[in-house]
Amino acid sequence: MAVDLLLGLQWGDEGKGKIVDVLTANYNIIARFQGGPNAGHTLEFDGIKHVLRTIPSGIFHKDSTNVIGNGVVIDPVVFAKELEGLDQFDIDYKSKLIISRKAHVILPTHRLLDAASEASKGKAKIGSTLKGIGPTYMDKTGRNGIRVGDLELSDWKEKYRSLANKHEAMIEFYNVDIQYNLKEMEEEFFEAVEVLKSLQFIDSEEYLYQAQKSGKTILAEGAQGSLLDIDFGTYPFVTSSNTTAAGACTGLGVAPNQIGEVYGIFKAYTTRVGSGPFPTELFDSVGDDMARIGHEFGAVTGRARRCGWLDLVALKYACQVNGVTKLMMMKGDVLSGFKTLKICTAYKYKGEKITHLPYNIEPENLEPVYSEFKGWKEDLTKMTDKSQFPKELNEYIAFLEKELEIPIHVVSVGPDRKQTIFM
Ligand code: 2SA
Ligand code: MG
Repeated sequence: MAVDLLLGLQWGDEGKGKIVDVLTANYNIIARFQGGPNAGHTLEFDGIKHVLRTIPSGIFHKDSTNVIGNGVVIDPVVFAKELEGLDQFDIDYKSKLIISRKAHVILPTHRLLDAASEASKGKAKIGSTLKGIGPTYMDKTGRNGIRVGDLELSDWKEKYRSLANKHEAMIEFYNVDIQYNLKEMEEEFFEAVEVLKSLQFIDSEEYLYQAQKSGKTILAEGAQGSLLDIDFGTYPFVTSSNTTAAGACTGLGVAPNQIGEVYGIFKAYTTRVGSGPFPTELFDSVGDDMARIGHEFGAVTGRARRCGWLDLVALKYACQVNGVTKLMMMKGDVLSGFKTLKICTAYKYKGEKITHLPYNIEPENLEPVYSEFKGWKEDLTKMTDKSQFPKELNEYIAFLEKELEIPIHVVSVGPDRKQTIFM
């Protein structure tokens, strides 16, 4: 059986958590392959809202196994709290949740380094979620990191100490004013490590290979979005992992020729949280309306998300890099009542019209070129079938399918599991 992928095509917050939860019924295994507690995957059902950080979004389904892959970075403290939040749901996570020994561990000092690095950048800061993601991946590629599998070894605390000492010296070097009590942070950390150690650690690439061979179905769940990819995103305003399809191969140990469907999720408009270029960003009441109606606040940090029109140039690029086979359009319901809708179909870049992402997307050199569409008034949130869709929404969808040359497979009309329309 092939491994299917589900990825965000914009700057994150496309609604991946909701869709994975909906799709889980069709899969035996859900596997996260990159990122860490910077993610906030929101799921809603039975009137309750859940935000998952490191745990895959299949956890609420009785029969699914959830794998945290080698490409993920895990903060035991956040992870232990996440587990606590699941306690009320009677989830047997000791059998349903398994963790790659090769995943890297976020240390308290990684979080501090993240804060120090951001503080040192002043206005040029990345807008990191301050979860220690960047510094942990730096230690991974620098070959200094501590892996989940190390926690099973007797000498891991010595390795911890020497790395933490080095981090403290680095924090001092930054010479910025951040307040912290490392001793308290470490107490919390060592306690949480014990919680983490109560779960099953596995060699996840071997596990997934055998699962695949025995005919089990696997869905790989991406975090953040393609435009935050460390290689293909709007560098340096990106996260520190490969959020695109290739990241699923390296983050799980799945061979490229084993990938099946690539589901690409996008919002009917665009949002971005944190710093960095955003060509179609709106600074007027239209943008404010999107933010208000769409409840556009970070699931992790609570930060207000920046809002703007759909950027088809960027979306095409993301489809290309990921090899998207099926699209899923989220939050079309938020656009109900907007008189005119705009889609950016090209950029005017240094006086020339271009239809690709330039190396530098500096706002001063770039102006979006828009196509306009008539909006719809109908409330989509109660709709249960595409036959109920207003004509204008069908036109919006048809335009995107024609331009992207990929079918839109799902249209989501609200946050609940049930508000999902298969086309
Ligand atoms: P980091 O923390 O080092 O990965 O931050 C680097 C950039 O990546 C962005 N980023 C995100 N953007 C959107 N959603 C994310 N997850 C949370 C959510 C975010 C939140 O799902 O709502 O609650 O604010 C996410 N994670 C990282 C980040 O804003 C930086 O621009
Ligand atoms: Mg999110």
